[in-house]
Amino acid sequence: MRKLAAATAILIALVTSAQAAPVHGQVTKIDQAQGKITLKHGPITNLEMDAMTMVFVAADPAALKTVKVGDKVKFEADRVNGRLTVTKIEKAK
Ligand SMILES: [Cu+2]
Repeated sequence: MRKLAAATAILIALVTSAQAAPVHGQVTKIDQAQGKITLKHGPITNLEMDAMTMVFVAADPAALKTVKVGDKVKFEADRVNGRLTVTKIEKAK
């Protein structure tokens, strides 16, 4: 019962969160040359996306040098010119 209450609280927090809320994920691949990163991510509310593994374009390719494959990360994603783009990424503490 306590678990259910906690899950409900998390769900409410997710649903009511603002746009481009930080998403937790893990880096599975980095393509520095193409400026792309593959992330196994949790739900992304502002993109109405469930958890999955997928490729994103990096808004700033230099940001891809701050993380490596296997890293747990916190990132923000948005649709930029029709492409799913990581606008912010950092190693999760
Ligand atoms: Cu996705």
